[in-house]
Amino acid sequence: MLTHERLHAALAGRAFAFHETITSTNDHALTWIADGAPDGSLVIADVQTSGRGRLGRAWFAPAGTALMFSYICQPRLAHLPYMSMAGTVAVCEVVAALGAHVGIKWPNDVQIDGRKLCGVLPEANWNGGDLIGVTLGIGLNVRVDFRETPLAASAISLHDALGVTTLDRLDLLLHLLERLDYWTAHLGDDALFEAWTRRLTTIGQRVTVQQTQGAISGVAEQVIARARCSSVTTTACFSA
Ligand code: BT5
Repeated sequence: MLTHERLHAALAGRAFAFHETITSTNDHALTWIADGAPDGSLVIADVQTSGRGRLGRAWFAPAGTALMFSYICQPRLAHLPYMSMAGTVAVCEVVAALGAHVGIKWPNDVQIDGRKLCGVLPEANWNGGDLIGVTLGIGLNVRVDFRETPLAASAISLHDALGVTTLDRLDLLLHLLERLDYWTAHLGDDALFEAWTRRLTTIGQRVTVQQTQGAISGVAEQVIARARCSSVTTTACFSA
């Protein structure tokens, strides 16, 4: 169980806020960035009432079933496109170490057997044209029961994937933080881009773009910045 006391004891001085219920950890993190949250701060929640994905999509996770948090950091503007990569690669490393065969579906899904295990949502806070910080929202399904939901065929939890019932969200968080601290300190490195592309399941897949069929052959990096949030994304390279 996640509690303030357990987090406080385990996080060894890292700034954090724990909410049993919150609208969205990214909402709190964006406000905290404006108030000077230090690099590596965390906002963690057991339940979100308006958890979100990209483009305003809803993120589903009942109380006690998922690891949901926002990791705050202050990357250089040029490193914004790598935030999502740092998140997906960190999650893959932790999940692979548990014995699962895990991959990344471009741009921000971590999947097992083609089903979504985790979604990553980077959002930036700006002061005029200056980037003041980024929140990397991460939602990882630990024991979500999707059976009676519309996500039954498309989503998966770690417990089902691994055939276990005892994963501790705090242990998972601590392992993830170790990898997030590492990769966010190496955002511009080729090693991150390579670790990410190595795990991409999308490369080689056949797709149709404006009625032309082809295969995804690679990815290019691009940042699209908006006023208060930023869509930090990559562009698929397409060869017909
Ligand atoms: C994402 O968006 O995958 C990013 C999700 C980020 C969630 C975290 S939780 C902590 C932090 N605070 C927030 O408010 N958000 C972040 P996207 O690629 O747009 O995928 C959203 C879609 O995934 C939905 O439209 C559903 O189809 C599906 N979905 C919703 N909940 C899911 C779940 N628990 N597992 C798998 N798929 C889910």
